[in-house]
Amino acid sequence: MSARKLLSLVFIRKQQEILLGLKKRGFGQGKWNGFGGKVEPNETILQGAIREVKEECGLNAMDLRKIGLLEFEFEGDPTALEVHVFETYKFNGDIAESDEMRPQWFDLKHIPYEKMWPDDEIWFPYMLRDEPFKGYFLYRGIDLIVKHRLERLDLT
Ligand code: 6OG
Repeated sequence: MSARKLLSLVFIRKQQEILLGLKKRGFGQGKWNGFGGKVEPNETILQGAIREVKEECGLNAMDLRKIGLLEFEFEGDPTALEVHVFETYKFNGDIAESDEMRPQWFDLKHIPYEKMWPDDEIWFPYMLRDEPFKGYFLYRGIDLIVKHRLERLDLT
């Protein structure tokens, strides 16, 4: 039996910068990533995305735009992750470190790919070009991608 886990992943953007968080615990610990997590049964993906941003970095995210859909599988693990990726340039509030994440702005020219999930380096260019995308990644462990597909998508 295979199962799917529904997750959100949000990137807060400025013209030349992107807000990433250093994951302090749990899945992806020690990696920089966007903000997000498991969508709860009583909420939509979008509501979950907004909630996670607030919880993890203190900001109120508005006008989230769906930019990508990622599916991850890990060899030997029957649970696939379905990650809905959003971005926004509109937000308010003050950035605050949480138990889970340490937020920091990065210049788009200095994205710390070597300390991020290896898939990010493959699909970030789509997001940074504002091109919606859909990707599939099969991992061996948490550092090696053994198979992947990535395509441009026309999201409506
Ligand atoms: P919690 O388990 O903390 O949510 N996520 C990934 N993000 C990237 N860039 N690559 C991956 O490759 C990922 N797998 C999961 C989804 C985990 C957060 O991490 C994202 C969520 O935003 C395997 O609730």
